[in-house]
Amino acid sequence: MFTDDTIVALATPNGSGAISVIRMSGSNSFSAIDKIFVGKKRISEANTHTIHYGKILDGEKNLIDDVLVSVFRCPNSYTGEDSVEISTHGNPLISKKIIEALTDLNVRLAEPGEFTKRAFLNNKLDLSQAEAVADIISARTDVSLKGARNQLDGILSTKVRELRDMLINASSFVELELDFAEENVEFINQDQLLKKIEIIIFEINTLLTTFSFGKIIKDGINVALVGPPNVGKSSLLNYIVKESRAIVSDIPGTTRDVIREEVSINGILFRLHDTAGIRLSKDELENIGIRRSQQTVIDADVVILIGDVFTGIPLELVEKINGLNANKKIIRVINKIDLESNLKPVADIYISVLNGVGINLLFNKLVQISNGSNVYSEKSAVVTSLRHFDCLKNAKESLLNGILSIKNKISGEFIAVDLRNAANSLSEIIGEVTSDDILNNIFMKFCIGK
Ligand SMILES: Nc1nc2c(ncn2[C@@H]2O[C@H](COP(=O)(O)OP(=O)(O)OP(=O)(O)O)[C@@H](O)[C@H]2O)c(=O)[nH]1
Ligand SMILES: [Mg+2]
Repeated sequence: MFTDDTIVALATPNGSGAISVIRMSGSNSFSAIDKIFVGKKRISEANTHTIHYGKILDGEKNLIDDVLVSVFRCPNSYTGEDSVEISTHGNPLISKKIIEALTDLNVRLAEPGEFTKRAFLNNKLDLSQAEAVADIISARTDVSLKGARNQLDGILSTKVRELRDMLINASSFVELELDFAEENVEFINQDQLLKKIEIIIFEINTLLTTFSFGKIIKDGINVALVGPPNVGKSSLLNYIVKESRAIVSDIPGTTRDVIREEVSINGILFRLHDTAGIRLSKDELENIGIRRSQQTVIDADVVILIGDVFTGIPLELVEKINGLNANKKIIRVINKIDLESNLKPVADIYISVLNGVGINLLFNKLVQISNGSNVYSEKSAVVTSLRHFDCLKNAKESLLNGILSIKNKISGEFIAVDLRNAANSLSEIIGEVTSDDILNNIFMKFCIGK
């Protein structure tokens, strides 16, 4: 699985900036950089964690740039291998030339995530921590950053390892008993064994329930703004994102395309989708818009169903949304409460976008509905990845099988297999049991240079 070649990639975004950083890792890193770097000292003779000023020359000895080279010696580097980081002036032409000069010297371009993959293969990180590195880079709100940080700090790994060790301990008793089957000795009685397994299932269940919030931490929440025409859906979107993003007019049927904007409320990412007002229309374009509104509702986690003080919240819309997906969370909102009307519509929240009344209540409701008001403890393990969730589910299933086998007095061999399977599913989370496919799938999603 492990390759010993030396890899190089641009580690900063490809564009102009104050500096760019090129990263190289592998056993030839120092000899390669020494062939193009001229400084006071050869890098192969430099101490680890030191920085060296000098010039980088191309094959014809022309100056490419003056640079700083940081030296990290095996095993004290991100990857665990000899590595260097070259800081250059932040011009993509410069980094391209330096990378070309290095790839002429038996160094190859890194694949996406290959530095982190090497860190994993060299036991610098376990698999769930390596996955957290990608999450840290892509986190766009405080809460998602904290969630990823929590995982990188190994809080989930520690919990999973603890459960896996409990399981291995339980299964070793069962296996021991099998070894001594002839002598008919009992190393653990069935009640004790059942109790141990039940405790582990309880803990796994606790982890599984964190996923609904964990998914939100990581991916945010899709919110659809839906309602009759002209009630102020686009006005609300504009108000929330504090800019004139969607066209607002007093002509019903203004919005046609779905308009997406992101906003962070209490550190949680909400992806708002403004949609075409839903009504029977003879206008073909508007009808396309209405069909798109329906698709948006299908994809949404939360629907803000808006009416105004004249339309109320039409019952047929509520039914339509429930028909599209029964599990939707719906917040019923009445807008334009600054205007007089004889109708007294029933809703969860009453607002006036015009003068900003009630919007905070709507925010509170959004946060509450998305479980974000849960006190999020940075010290507790939260499952944010579908892969981890599936592994935990598989582990639980194997344990339930195990319990069934015990209760039905089925031979210990089968119980041992169930317990082993459960332990393997847990080990998959931290990468102690993995296949190349799983690894490729995970690291493929990283950026090059990470
Ligand atoms: N008085 C009052 N008028 C509002 C309020 N919110 C929006 N409006 C007005 O209502 C009209 C319709 O607003 P839009 O935001 O375009 O409504 P919409 O629901 O997006 O309409 P469609 O895209 O046509 O479905 C505009 O003239 C807004 O200025 C409010 O709170 N009070
Ligand atoms: Mg609109």
